[in-house]
Amino acid sequence: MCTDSTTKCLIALGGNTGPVEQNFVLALDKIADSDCRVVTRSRCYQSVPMGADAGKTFVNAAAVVETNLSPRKLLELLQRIENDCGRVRFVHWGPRTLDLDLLFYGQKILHSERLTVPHPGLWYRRFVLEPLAEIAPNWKHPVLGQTVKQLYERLVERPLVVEVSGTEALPTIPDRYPVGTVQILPAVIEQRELPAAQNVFCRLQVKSQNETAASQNKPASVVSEFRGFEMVAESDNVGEVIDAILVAALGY
Ligand code: A4P
Ligand code: MG
Repeated sequence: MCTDSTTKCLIALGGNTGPVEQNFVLALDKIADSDCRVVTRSRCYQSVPMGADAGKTFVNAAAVVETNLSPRKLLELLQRIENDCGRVRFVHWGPRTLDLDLLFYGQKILHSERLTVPHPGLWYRRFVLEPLAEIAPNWKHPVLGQTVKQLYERLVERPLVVEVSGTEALPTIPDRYPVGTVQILPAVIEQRELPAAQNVFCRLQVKSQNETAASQNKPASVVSEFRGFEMVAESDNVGEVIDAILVAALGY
């Protein structure tokens, strides 16, 4: 049941072990039983796993939910449902029976140790934006100022330009991406003029381990702050971060 003043939220569903699609149905039923109304849900999409240890093909979906719950209470509900569906956390970005991420809570912007809203990874992930574009194309990202549809359309530009700062040696693009799909540029080029058509998809700032530990207190592969279309990587794992961005954005 859901009454009084409610907030419209978007939730991402994902999983790649066990009966994932059944888990989605179960999860949405449980959400509907807990001070929330499930307004609509997307169909299920298969997606290439992002992350070296992520396991086999994922199924992803999204739902619009109206709720009386606070963001914190909603996150707790989602985590309880993940656990009820047998979610075990072995490795970060590891295989999972059910992952429920809070993408948007109305137009609220929140950043705490336990909850960042809008979800910091949503803008570069095809497996999030594709189901979202089906059910909420006009939803505006309160930080980036673009709609879900506009964010989804950024993924089809070629080449996808990743601009790298903070390092002399530019990372190399993994061989499996066909020529012309991706371009890695040093950030200094920004000061000269890039041809108009050359939109930068992502700015990647490379930091030393000490710098990231001091500034974020988190592993660099976790994007912990919003600064537009930006990511931070440690010099040690910059290749891994670029690969995760590309897999997630290109979908292969
Ligand atoms: N947390 C902070 N903000 C949020 C939020 N907006 N929604 C915190 C949900 N959780 C949020 O999450 C780690 C912590 O994030 C939580 O304790 C919560 O307080 P977790 O679910 O325990 O661990 P995780 O999911 O492994 O980590 P993370 O960083 O949330 O990963 P993502 O972003 O969920 O990505 N490949 C495909 N194709 N499809 C996928 O769905 N998913 C992931 C996980 C990796 N690869 C994938 C997919
Ligand atoms: Mg998660």
